[in-house]
Amino acid sequence: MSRTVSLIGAPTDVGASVRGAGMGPDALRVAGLIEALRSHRLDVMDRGNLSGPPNPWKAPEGGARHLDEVVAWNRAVYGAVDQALTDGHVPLLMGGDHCLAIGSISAVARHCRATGKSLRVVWLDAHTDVNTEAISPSGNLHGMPVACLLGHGPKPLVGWSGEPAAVAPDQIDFIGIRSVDADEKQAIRQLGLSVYDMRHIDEHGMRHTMTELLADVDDNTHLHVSFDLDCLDPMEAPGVGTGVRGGPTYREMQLCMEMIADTGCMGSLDVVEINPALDVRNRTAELAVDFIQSLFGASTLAR
Ligand code: HAR
Ligand code: MN
Ligand code: MN
Ligand code: MN
Repeated sequence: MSRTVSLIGAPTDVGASVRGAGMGPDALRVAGLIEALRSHRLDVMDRGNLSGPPNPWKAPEGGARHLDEVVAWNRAVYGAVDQALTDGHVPLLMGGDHCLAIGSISAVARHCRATGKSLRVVWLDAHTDVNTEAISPSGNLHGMPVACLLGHGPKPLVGWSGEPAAVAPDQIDFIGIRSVDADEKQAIRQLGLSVYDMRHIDEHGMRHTMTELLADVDDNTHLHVSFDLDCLDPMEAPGVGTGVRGGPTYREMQLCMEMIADTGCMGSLDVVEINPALDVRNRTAELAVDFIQSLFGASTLAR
């Protein structure tokens, strides 16, 4: 696995209805992300911030808000992630809201197909993000990226990996889930998605949960981690637009990250939904930097 990390900033909140996630990339830089990664002997290339359309702040049309703008931002993300993978780097997408995972994971899926890797996505989130324009209660596209990746969202956001679906349901696992909309639940059942919700973590613990989730990861696996900061309990991470109480603690999330790192298979990462406008002294971005370090193999006693 490459040890050069390409940082890609995508400063937008077009997929959300709470403003502020567009400030996420700089919040991560201010929190010391680059220095932290370098302190663990990683090469870091900060590719700067992508550009795209401003947030037009309009009502949903046809069940989806800001579809054209979300397409434009994801196109830019797709291109940058594709380039990073071509360069042999680990792309680290700094969002921005979670709609950006469409471009990011589509590029990763195409790359995996081209290189014969088997892709597994770990979706760390309070939400499953598997709404479509037909069932979303909000029309916000950051609640739909998983549906799009599975081939079910608004047409202009589907099929980007070169196949009808970027990932199959058995390639994605969810951790930390505790907020699922009524019709979304049905979609999850129909698709057969594996959701390790908070009750599962309560009953089995993070260690057992991650052991189970990572059981069939092997040398040929490319693990993509899509980390929505609202996965954490809002007591730990207040700087998010759609916080839901009852999430994993700092220690539980650290263990989750460390167990992912132990596989040695993480090949790409999204860090999304940090909202500095709602944060307390950049705490959530600083927390994200802690977890990102763990994902890249930092631990208390190793080195
Ligand atoms: N399920 C809700 C909706 O679709 C909220 C989900 C979006 N919030 C996020 N994504 N931060 O995980 O509107
Ligand atoms: Mn999300
Ligand atoms: Mn979320
Ligand atoms: Mn179990």
